Amino acid sequence: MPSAEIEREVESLRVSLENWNYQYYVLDQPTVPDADYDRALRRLQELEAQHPELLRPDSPTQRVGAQALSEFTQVAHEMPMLSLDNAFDAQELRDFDRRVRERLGRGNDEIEYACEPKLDGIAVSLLYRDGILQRGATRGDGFSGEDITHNVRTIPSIPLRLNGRGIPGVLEVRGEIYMPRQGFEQLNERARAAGEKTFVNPRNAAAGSLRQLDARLTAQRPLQMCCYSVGLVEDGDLPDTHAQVLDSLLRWGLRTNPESRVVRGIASCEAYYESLAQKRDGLPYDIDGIVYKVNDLEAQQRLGFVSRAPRWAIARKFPAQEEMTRLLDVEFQVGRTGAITPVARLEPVFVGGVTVSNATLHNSDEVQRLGVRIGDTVIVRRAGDVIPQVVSVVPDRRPEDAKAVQFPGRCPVCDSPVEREPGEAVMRCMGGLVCAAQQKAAIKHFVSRRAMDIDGLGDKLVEQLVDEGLVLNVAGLYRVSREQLLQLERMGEKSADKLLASLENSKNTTLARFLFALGIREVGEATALSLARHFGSWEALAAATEEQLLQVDDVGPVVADHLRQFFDSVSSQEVVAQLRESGLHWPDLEPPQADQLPLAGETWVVTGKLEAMERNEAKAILQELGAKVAGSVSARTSCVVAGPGAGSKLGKATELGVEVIDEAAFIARLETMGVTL
Ligand code: I6G
Repeated sequence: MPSAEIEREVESLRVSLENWNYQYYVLDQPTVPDADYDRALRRLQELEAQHPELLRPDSPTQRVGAQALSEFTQVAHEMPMLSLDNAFDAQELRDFDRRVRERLGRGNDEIEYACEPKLDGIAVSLLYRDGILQRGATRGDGFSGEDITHNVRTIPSIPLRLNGRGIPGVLEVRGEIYMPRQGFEQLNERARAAGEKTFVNPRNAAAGSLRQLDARLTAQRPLQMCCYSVGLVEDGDLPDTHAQVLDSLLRWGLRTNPESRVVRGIASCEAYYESLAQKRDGLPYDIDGIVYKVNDLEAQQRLGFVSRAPRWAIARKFPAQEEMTRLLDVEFQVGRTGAITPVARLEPVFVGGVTVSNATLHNSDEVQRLGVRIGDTVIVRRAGDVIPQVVSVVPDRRPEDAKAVQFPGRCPVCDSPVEREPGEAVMRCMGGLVCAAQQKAAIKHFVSRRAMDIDGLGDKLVEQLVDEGLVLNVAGLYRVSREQLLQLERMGEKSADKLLASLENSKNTTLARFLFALGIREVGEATALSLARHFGSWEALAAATEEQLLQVDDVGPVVADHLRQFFDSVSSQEVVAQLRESGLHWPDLEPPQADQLPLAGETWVVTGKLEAMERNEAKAILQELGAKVAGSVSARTSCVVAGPGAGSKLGKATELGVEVIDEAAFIARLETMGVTL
């Protein structure tokens, strides 16, 4: 028999773990370091192993079962899971509102609606008895679905037991299980690198993850649950409005959508739609529309149902994120580092709110996996900020004359051999700076605003300079004469003089900019800045051993290897020497003491669109001032810089009481620290 003290410790560990889980996965507000969580979990596992009589199925240690199922069983829903009617335009939404007002006898009154994004996931039902999770089931045909209890138990945002007051004895909660975009991209990236099958979209990835007979596999997938309503309720009462029900669910431990709002009248419903349409690309998950529900539950009862859909709710759809179109051709683009990317030329199609005529096919493995041929009808996906992609082929529509995609054996630009490095999915042109495509891409990068910032040297002019043989590499830029410039088509005296002045101006630079401008593989702006700050001078950096390079923030073995290859290459050394002979210079820096920088110890987040600078530029400046720049907001964030279109990060910061400033305030703050733009 365990002592009362042990029993108390076990219960206290469970309460703490559940609470931390709730803070982290439901409220997105981590409150303890991972190490504390892990320590508590291990202690609980230890105590449960020593005292098996204390083990309970709702213990936080019992999320993942060891045994795989042999098949899924069907379960009948106590109350059918209905579907929603759709509105495809503003008029259809207005018609819905008119029907609601007429049926409720409310004439021109404004109805109160609960609005929330419609997540593109898998609808599920969770059944809690006395607050303990009993069963998870898919929607299926609405009357019966598959029992996926063992899988839903592995999803950290689904509590195994509910907490709080007023929980009905029987509570069936409904919602959507989905995979956030970032997790989906990472999952696919890993699959692509391993030559495995990728998922077409986050929804399929979520469905595939839930259909695993072995819950240990589901547990490895980044799934989330967002609850949107209740079904069966017994032995307890619910509040009077839909929004209050959502509040109760959140209090009891279930995740609801923080974007939900209550609005009055149809004009406000439309404004909500517009504001979410603006935010859509920046949300961390896919949504396919907005759901509007009459907020008053008694009014919902009076409205009732028609066939299988409620009369009190409707989904207003967004433009689809996937569309069908035809693959007209595949072209091969050669990038700055020689990487050859197959690019699909498509019959233009409106998808995800824009017209798309090109999409990436990533690499030859992906082309093979898709089995795509020129002439095929394909599905194109454009969601969020990710570049459009061909995600699948419609085999039934393949024309007889569809052509296989031929990968070039030699570079399509310079005819050098193409190679695939072991362990890499990409093919590369081995021409280096002999390849005009690589020359052009390297020069365009060198002159770009965040690199050497050479005004008056746009992409077209770079192409002309290379095509005319006037410039072969970045060092050649500083040797072009006025006469040579004037020989170029459409080049006037004024433009030539302006360009020469910009080139002259650019010679006075910083080590970080210069390093970034050289376009060394994997050395982005932030890494260049860390390297410059760490070594202080070109000589110290170029002489650094791999071990010394690895001491720099941001630098791992791959980056260190690319850096050493660059410094050891005779042609790179020559280009740098020529640039310095032409007069490029920068002040050497005393490697600063990190803790003396004005933002040392602070963590900043930059979100939304900035006008005066790119987001990367803002990040680089913040790092230069000693701040850490994070991708997500937490209670530890010092400040959030939010531009227009800032999405969930802004909401989260507001929720957590983190300081939020706009771009103007950010620039003013930088000025106080001696940074002028
Ligand atoms: O499929 C759905 C997605 C989102 C829904 C839904 C929802 O609310 C945000 N609400 C209901 C009532 C139904 N389906 C039937």
